Amino acid sequence: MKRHTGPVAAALVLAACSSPEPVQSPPPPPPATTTTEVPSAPRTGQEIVVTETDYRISLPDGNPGPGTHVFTVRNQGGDSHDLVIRGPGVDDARTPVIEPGGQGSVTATLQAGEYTLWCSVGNHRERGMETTLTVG
Ligand SMILES: [Cu+2]
Repeated sequence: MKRHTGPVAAALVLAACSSPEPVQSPPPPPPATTTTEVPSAPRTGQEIVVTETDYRISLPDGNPGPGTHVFTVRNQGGDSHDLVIRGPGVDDARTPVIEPGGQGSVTATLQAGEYTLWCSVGNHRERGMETTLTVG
């Protein structure tokens, strides 16, 4: 009997041993320079002064950030007014009815989203005392 040993088996062993070096992955490319929009600084907790006249509600410029805000309402009209706030998480937060020349306040915790503000006295809302406030 003749045993078959020799070159073929040796070649297989060599091939198994010479496994290729692991390919080193190239370093990740530097992050692309994108122009990210910088949001305006949140104004959480700040007073939001609302001016009411006959028959209009004026809000300050800019959007408040989410958080708890105190709305200070100044009635500069000749009629009595109030302010009601409704939106995400706020269910008709309101000031008392404010006499002409008077001031009232209401605290509301706002979330990002849109709120409706109006005056609930008489038909003032229909006469124009309604506005929207965007938060975020
Ligand atoms: Cu009113």
